[in-house]
Amino acid sequence: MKLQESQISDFNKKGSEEHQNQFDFLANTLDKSGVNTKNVINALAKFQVAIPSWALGAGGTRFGRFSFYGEPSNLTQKLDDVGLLHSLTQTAGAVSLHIPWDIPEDYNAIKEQANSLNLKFDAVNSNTFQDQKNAKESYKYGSLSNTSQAVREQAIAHNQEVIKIGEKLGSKSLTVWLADGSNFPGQNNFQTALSNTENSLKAIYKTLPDDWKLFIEYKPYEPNFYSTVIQDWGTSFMLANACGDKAYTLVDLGHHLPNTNIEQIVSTLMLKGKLGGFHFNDSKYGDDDVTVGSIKPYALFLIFNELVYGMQNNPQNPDLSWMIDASHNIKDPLEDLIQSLEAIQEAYAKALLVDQNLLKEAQSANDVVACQEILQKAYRTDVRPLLAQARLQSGGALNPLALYRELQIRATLIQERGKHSMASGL
Ligand code: PSV
Ligand code: MN
Ligand code: MN
Repeated sequence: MKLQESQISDFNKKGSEEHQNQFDFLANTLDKSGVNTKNVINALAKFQVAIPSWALGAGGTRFGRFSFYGEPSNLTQKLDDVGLLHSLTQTAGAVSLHIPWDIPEDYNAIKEQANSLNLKFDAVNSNTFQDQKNAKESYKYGSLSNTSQAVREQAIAHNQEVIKIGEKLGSKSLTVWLADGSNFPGQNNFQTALSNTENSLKAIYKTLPDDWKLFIEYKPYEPNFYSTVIQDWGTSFMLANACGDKAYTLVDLGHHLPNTNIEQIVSTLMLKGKLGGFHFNDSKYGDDDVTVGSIKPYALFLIFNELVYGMQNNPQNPDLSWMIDASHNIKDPLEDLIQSLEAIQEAYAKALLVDQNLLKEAQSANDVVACQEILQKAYRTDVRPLLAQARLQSGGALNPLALYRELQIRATLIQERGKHSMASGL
């Protein structure tokens, strides 16, 4: 299913007057308070978030899976779904593939399709947390950290293969997330596991093309429940430094123990020029992977405040790779992703409204109350008309979720793909 431009413009015409009133009022107020509204809208329009191929189906939990059907069952259909999201929101201009789940059969056809949908290939993800059919070695006891050289070599070779696949598509980065760790005290020698991981990552890094980046994710626990080899940002940072200039830490919002100050981690990494990528989701307890902004929107805003500060003040840090890394249990995945994209843009817009000069002054004067007021003034602004204006300007829908429902997109996908069509590769 592909949306026609007229479907979007007809829908927008209906809401145009109401939107214009709301937008004019907000833009006037903001301009008067010293905000350059035009710049904010341009920044929002430029901000693109990659959709991971694995988020397009209902993932469920280890206890069960309740499908919405009409889910994509191959790479072509996955790209079509991201294309739909991008047409509606104009914010999802990239896709992140997971190998081997998404190996293209016909590279040219996939590239042409992505081109026609205005999609770029963001980071490619390797998978050494599952054993593949007919694999010689098993990752049951780890991959890049394994005590067996043969297993490590297989995992290294897989990552090198993923780079080659990414190169053929025009990707420029590899994301490595390892499930490696131990379930019981004494099971692993921590130092051996870490040294093996460092050496394996260096071997992968050696084959990284010059214009590529290596992103190293961390996560405190799960699937291993006693220790994880790359458990925190410090370990990832250390490994990235050991690999070299093209290696970076990737922050996934769900990969922290409760109440961790993620905004401070972001700030430290950007100061050191080592924040490479970002995975958005939200959580209450652990790596819950629920809709972005659904639980802790203020925390997301504070994180964005540091990201914006870093983007404006840390030229030593490269442009970031943004991706949604969420999973959908009881919501239509496409509706959930639309909500996540909106929450990301909302937090970004609010962070762009923070008066950084005033904040600096208040910080220098140790005016704690003023500091809080400055942040909360931006946070309390209803920025949704700015988001809608940015979408309108780029040819997206004033209200993507409402249009998705009005056009009955899920029902059409079910009709097209079959009544019981479920996502593959999850
Ligand atoms: C692990 O929890 C993770 O967040 C990593 O980013 C993986 O690449 C992704 O999930 C999908 O397996
Ligand atoms: Mn992730
Ligand atoms: Mn995760």
